Amino acid sequence: MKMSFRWYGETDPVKLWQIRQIPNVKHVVTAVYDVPVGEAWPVEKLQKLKSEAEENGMCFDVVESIPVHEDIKLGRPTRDRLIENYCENIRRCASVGVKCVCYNFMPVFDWTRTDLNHVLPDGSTCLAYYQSEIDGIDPVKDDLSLPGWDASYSREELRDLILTYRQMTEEDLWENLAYFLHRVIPVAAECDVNMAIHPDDPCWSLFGLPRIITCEENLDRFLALEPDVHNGLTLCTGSLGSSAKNDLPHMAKKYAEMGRIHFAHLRQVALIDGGFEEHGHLSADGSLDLYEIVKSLEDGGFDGYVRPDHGRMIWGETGRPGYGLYDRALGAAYLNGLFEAVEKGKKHS
Ligand code: DNO
Repeated sequence: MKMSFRWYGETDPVKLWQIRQIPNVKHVVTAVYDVPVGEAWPVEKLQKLKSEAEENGMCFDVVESIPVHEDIKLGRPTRDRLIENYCENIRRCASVGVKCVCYNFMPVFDWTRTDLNHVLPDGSTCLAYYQSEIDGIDPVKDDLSLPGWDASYSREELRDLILTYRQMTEEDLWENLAYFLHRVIPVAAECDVNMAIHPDDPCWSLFGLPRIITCEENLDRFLALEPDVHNGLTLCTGSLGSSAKNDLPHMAKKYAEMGRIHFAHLRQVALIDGGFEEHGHLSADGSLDLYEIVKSLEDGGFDGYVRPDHGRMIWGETGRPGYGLYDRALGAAYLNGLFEAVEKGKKHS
């Protein structure tokens, strides 16, 4: 496995020199954040990310994310130009050495939480999701801002977008995803860039909008849309693990054996009645058995990128929700230990 760490660029309070000091982190996961969704990224901006990573002793070979424009997900006539730009971005990323691109196909809302500062008994804070709060929100009427909500839309635009999606079925979204993949995967294959779709987080429909990257059955269907190995997954344990129906060790082994997991976001999620909280990474701290998941990845022959995922805020740190330095660094250290133990255990058995 290749240990990586997400970095939000120059505006990130976490600095590359700090990331470099986390044991075994050699890969920076980042993106161009200041170009509107759907436009091509200037190569100079990518080259700058590459040199910044290299100046700090790491490499830049994973992009998270190249966002997919809503018109593509909606199947609007403008999609062909936007898909061409998407392909151009893949080519440009490949030209600076990128090997893996993470993206998602969630209508409007990326990851969604209802509480960014849930206080845990030890005084740390974490992200949490309580379904009853979501049920009380009407995104068409209420003026709200949560992480994962694209703040670049005006309230009117957001309203129109949501109303349009509400006319769409899951089958329509599948069709638009297939159309997108059919054009993008051949380009990714030509550039040898692994595309890694991120599961929907949480993995069920929100506000009546369709969501499809949610469970084993749908991941099977997704992978069959384009059988080329470059059409792969980000195994995000927190997103898929938000539903107790998903058997993560089984899915990790199955998709690793198929060579279709290119990126793994490994973190804990503690399922509670009517939602979930994001406790520390350890198996003992939540509902997922991280040891079993790592073992399944290893048994399946996984050798892709790994990153710790959302961390709590600990030791008084403030910063980007879920993306502080300290707890994610603890997560990386823990994951390093699990991988080392599993790998050595296999050799000795
Ligand atoms: C949340 C992240 C997601 C992910 C996107 C990929 O913390 O894992 O926002 O980056 O869904 O496009």
